[in-house]
Amino acid sequence: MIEFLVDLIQKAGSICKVEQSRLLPSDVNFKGRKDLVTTVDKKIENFIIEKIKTKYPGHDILGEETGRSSFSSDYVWIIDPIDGTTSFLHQQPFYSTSIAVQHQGKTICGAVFAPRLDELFYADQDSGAFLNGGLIRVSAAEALINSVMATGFACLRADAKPNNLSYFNKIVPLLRDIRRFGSAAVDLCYVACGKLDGFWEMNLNSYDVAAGAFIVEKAGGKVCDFNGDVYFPENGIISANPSLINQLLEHFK
Ligand code: 2AM
Ligand code: CA
Repeated sequence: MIEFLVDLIQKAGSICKVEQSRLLPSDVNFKGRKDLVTTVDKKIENFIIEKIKTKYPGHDILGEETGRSSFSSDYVWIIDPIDGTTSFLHQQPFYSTSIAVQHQGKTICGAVFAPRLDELFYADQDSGAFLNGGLIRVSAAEALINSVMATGFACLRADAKPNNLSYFNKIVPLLRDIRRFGSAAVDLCYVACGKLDGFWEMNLNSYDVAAGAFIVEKAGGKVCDFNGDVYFPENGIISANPSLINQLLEHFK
């Protein structure tokens, strides 16, 4: 299954890269005032769904653009065709395709591919996590002051209240620095490979984080909600290496 997934996500990413370079204003639609979708999001999701249906006809599918196909299988494929659509539209490189497979509610494999970065992350239940074929681990940073983290503002795009600004103001001065890449899936994978020491965000959906959260855990990292519990992303999501997770969590209580 992981071989099929890795091959599929690379094909999807290659199409994204070509389509980004020839994107037109007429390709953009608004789901909300700030919430964008392009014709490419839909094209990629349909491409992925068709391939899955051919290979695994009985499996359920949950896609950001098309919703849940059915509730008839123990297996569900969770797809975000373009995570970071704003970056994609603005010709920036920080977007990805994210696909996870769950069996009876538990993730068994996941992949995130950022084609402009040429970074392919994946993991399955029997092995560790990989970036472009090499084994990855979370960072060894032990103090917030030595760490670089990422966050995002999906909450502001959705006009949600409360939003992330109070956490942002509190946490940023405690860190070496902060990044805002715009793809939660990439952020989580960057925690997995140690390029980031931590990440938090609120208002995300399962398709934004399913693959990335699994990849972080397989790389030795921790993922929890804002209460230190397992109800992410509904109750917010926090991820970091095992030394930093409690230090970060402290600021959400
Ligand atoms: P998307 O590009 O697939 O929409 C960046 O902060 C993260 O937030 C991305 O994973 C992005 O996913 C997600 N996001 C952006 N706007 C959002 C909104 N209005 N509601 C929920 N999630 C959003
Ligand atoms: Ca997304």
